[in-house]
Amino acid sequence: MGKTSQMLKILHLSDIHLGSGFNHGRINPETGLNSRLEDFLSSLERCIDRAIAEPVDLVLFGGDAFPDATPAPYVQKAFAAQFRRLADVQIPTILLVGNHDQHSQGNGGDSLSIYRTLAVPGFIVGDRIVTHRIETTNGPVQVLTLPWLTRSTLLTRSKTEGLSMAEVNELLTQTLTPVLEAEIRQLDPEVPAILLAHLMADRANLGAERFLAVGKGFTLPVSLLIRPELDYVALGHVHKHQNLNPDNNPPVVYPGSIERVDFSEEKEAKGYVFLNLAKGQADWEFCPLPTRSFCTIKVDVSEADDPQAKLLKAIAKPKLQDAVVRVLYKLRSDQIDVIENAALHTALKAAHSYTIHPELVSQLARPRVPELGVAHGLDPLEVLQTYLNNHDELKELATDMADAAERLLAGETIDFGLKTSESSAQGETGDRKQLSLL
Ligand SMILES: [Mn+2]
Repeated sequence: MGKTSQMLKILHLSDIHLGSGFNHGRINPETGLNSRLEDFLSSLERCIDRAIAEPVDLVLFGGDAFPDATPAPYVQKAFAAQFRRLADVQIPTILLVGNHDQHSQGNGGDSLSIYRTLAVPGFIVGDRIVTHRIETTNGPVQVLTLPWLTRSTLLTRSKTEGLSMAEVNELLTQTLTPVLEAEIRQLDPEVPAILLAHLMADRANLGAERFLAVGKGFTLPVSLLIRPELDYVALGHVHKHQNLNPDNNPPVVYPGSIERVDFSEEKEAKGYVFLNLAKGQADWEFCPLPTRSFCTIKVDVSEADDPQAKLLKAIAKPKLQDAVVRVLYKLRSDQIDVIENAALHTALKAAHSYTIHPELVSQLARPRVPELGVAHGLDPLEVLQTYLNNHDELKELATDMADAAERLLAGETIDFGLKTSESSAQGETGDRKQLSLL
């Protein structure tokens, strides 16, 4: 428990991504702005409103302000107008640099550095691994900032040349460990300490970020973050809210994004974290924001006698009022003419925006091979043989395919001549890579 030091009130938000998801919005004729920009802004505004109403002693932003490092001026201005409200009432604020904020892998600056350049009072830009000691109205707090790391942040090119992604990841973890250790050791044990980091932790349950940062990501072990010297670990990057350390010693929390960036976040609650902090004590709470709902309608009408009716029925089911809607439906090519698109548009009128995605069921995938009725047992080799017999274009390959299938089913490993670099040197897992399919 904390000594006599006062409780600090802290607001932790992350992954604002202001300017994202415009394809899910429409132009507001009154403002000329995309409605999704307005949605994201209203979420951000609610966060700032809360910070000011309390007022909090500190605001932590976990990174990813915009979709990229060069947002349009009007988007940047809208972001600045909100954060400026914190500066106006002298609430200390740390803006951490996330992967989407960095320009060309960190070598070209970042979208947030302007706040340091302009010396906005009380604002700190977290673009380095360093500990900041902040004197708030209710006492001091230490915040160790760990921005998004790229291979060039900690490693020289010569060190990583020729290494696989996994090996670079390992090397990065090894290099980071003593750097973090050095920072943690010099923390004042009497003062509440926070780690503010933009990273992918290995326990994280991924949301949209998986798609937004394809292949660029490093993963750090969560054990690196669970340290008794820290009272709270404030994360950014993963869009799904979660606490990676349910023991709460310390809490390791992603607040998640403040609005839905895309449909992968359809089912996730969006919000921010409100925290009461003292040395050795962190009481935190996830505060949901009233965001616009997303709704996927998925229906297969390919077997329906009246595909149009079935489709309309599916659309009528959920509450579509003001939601971002997508309709995914399957139909046969010979049903295309019976679908009346005008009626679909009418049925979807209440939605804020919607898209309709018809998908033709593949005739190939429909086993209309008479020999393969349900009465037959499904011996895989027999099925394959029947399939091959019905496909003249595979005649030349048929014998080889049947042969390979038989060997695979017998548990043999087949070398198809695909190159799997030095797999023999990697023992058990390496051998497996020789494509044992089943
Ligand atoms: Mn990120």
